[in-house]
Amino acid sequence: MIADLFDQLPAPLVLGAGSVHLRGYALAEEIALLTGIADVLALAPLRQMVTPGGQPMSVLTSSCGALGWISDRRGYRYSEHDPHTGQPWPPMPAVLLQLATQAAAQAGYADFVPDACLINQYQPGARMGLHQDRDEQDFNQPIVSVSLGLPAVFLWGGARRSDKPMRVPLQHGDVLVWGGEDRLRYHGVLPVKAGSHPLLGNVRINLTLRKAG
Ligand code: MD6
Ligand code: FE
Repeated sequence: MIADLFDQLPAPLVLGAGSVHLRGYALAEEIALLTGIADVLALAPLRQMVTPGGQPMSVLTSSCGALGWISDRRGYRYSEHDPHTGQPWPPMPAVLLQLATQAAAQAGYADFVPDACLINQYQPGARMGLHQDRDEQDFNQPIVSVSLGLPAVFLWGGARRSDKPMRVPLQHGDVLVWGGEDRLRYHGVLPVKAGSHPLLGNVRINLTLRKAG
């Protein structure tokens, strides 16, 4: 039974006053999640975005939900349309929405209803430099992040870019929920090591769900 799977999950790890690491939280829905993401990517393909400074990002990116996060020479922002297709972003798979709402509630954020899910695919060597997530309207809303595929080392920094980050190992199925006083902490991902995941092969996928608008 699914309920038994939840019973066997390791205890949540507290990362900060507003943040928890729910190890294995997404495992019970891994197939439904991956199917849902595959459907999204068939309509809104992964693509390489450039930073406002003109640097190509090492991750490949797409989105689903009412709003999608984009980056180009004009800046970072949310958009109702996929610039690649000119179409609205594909809807957020119901299983993903439900997982995010449940994980947020478990972390103390009741009634989280995300309107944006950013999909980042990391091939071996891809990384994410230290950054803050600050393109959303309301920093009182938490962020839920789901890791799938190859493991990665997450850098969990502080309020200043220069604060030395903690290293948090993230595995397939792990979920991070963060908000409150941690909402604007710097964070990033070390270069992903090559490997082979039974379901995803040689990639890591990270889903970040936000209430952006
Ligand atoms: C990643 N995650 O795990 C990158 N941002 O690949 C993020 O940048 C992130 O996990 C905000 C909140 C949670 C996250
Ligand atoms: Fe981020």
